[in-house]
Order: sequence, then C-alpha cells, then structure tokens
Amino acid sequence: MLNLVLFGPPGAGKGTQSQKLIEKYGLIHLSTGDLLRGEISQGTPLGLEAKKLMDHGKLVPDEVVIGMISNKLDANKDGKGFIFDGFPRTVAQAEALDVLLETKSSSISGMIALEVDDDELERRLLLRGKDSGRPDDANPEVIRKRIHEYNDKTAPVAGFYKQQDKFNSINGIGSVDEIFATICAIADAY
Ligand code: B4P
Repeated sequence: MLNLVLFGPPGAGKGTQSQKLIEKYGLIHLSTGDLLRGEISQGTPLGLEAKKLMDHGKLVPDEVVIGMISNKLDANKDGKGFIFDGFPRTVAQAEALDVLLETKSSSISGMIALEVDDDELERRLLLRGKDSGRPDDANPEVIRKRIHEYNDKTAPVAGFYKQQDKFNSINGIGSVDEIFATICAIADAY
C-alpha cells in the first residue's frame, strides 16, 4: 500500500494537491477537514461540537478525529492506499495513526510537507473565503488563529516523521502543476 501524509499549514495546498493525487494514483482521500464539514452539514451532535471549535480556528479534540479516521480505514480495507490530508495534526494523532495502521499490517510510506509563508497563506484563505462559504476562511483573525494553532500543535508532527526518516519538504509556492510534479517525483520513489 502507498500511504502518504500531505502536510502543511492551513491554505498550503493540501486539499488542492490531494485531488490530483487521488486521480493519478487511485488512492483513497481521507481529509479530516472534509469529514468534519460533512458532520456539520448533516447537523450531527459531533458536527455541532466541532463547528464551535472550527469557527474559531481551533483544533477539534484528538479522540474525535482519530475515531473518524479509524472508521474510514475499516470501511476501505481493500484500497491501494490512502492520502491523509490534514491528519495527523498533533503528535498524539500521529502516534494513534501508526497504531491503527499496524493493526492492519500497514504503515505510512512518507510525509510530504508543503512550505508556504504566512502572508501567502492568509492571502489564499481570504481569497477562498470570498466564495467558499467557510466561516473559518472569512475572518483574518480566525485565519491567524489557525496558523498559530498549526505552529503550536501541528508543526511538531514533522519531527515525528523525521525521526522515522519519512519526512520530505517541498516549496508550496508556484503553480499547482509545478508543485504536483515535485510531489509525484517523491510519491513515485515510494
Ligand atoms: P482543513 O479542511 O484540513 O483545511 P485547511 O487547513 O483550510 O487547508 P488546505 O491546506 O487543505 O487548503 P487548500 O489546499 O484547500 O481544516 C479546517 C479545520 O478543520 C481546521 O482549522 C480544524 O479546526 C479542523 N480539523 C481538520 N482536521 C483536523 C485534525 N486532524 N485535528 C483537529 N482538527 C482538525 O488551499 C487553500 C487555498 O489555496 C485554495 O483556495 C486553493 O485554491 C489555493 N491554492 C492551493 N494551491 C495554490 C497554489 N499553488 N497557488 C495559489 N493558490 C493555491
């Protein structure tokens, strides 16, 4: 199985590149952001709780997202592999993912981190906020909170994969196709 973690701050291009990767490699896309927005649009209790946090740029509790990922892994046992987009976002989530995959005799092949500076992130998210309808994209203060949460809780996840010799960093600024070509060169090596 090819299991890739696409990593980077909010607005780095994880969702954008995931769409292209699933087309090219036939992998299953697991985006915790999309799963949470699905719960919100269905008005489930989990979604109502998550919305309060997401609208303020905060992370949703680890046990909630780990449970969602576990269900999705169980539901897609026979796939060629997964793209983890926006997960793991804390070291506790990364540790839990290793345990979940081990029970399925699988593991993460590698992490690909998209590097983008804060000014460009804010510009992209505000632009998307004009027509995405996402409350967390519409307000500069919430965007800055998301970037702060990333630096505080998510950036250390890179160290977790560096220790396992699975970390790859690439420039996330440039055309979507240029960045995709760089990602594919790494994915092909796996
Ligand atoms: P997510 O849905 O994961 O999304 P994201 O951080 O907003 O962004 P992404 O990096 O995917 O952006 P995209 O490529 O689409 O998270 C939302 C919230 O959910 C979090 O804040 C948190 O509250 C919660 N959550 C999710 N997962 C969680 C977890 N595991 N634990 C706890 N909480 C969790 O790109 C952004 C924009 O840039 C787009 O408009 C795109 O068109 C543009 N763009 C992309 N590539 C570009 C390029 N090369 N040049 C110019 N623009 C580009």
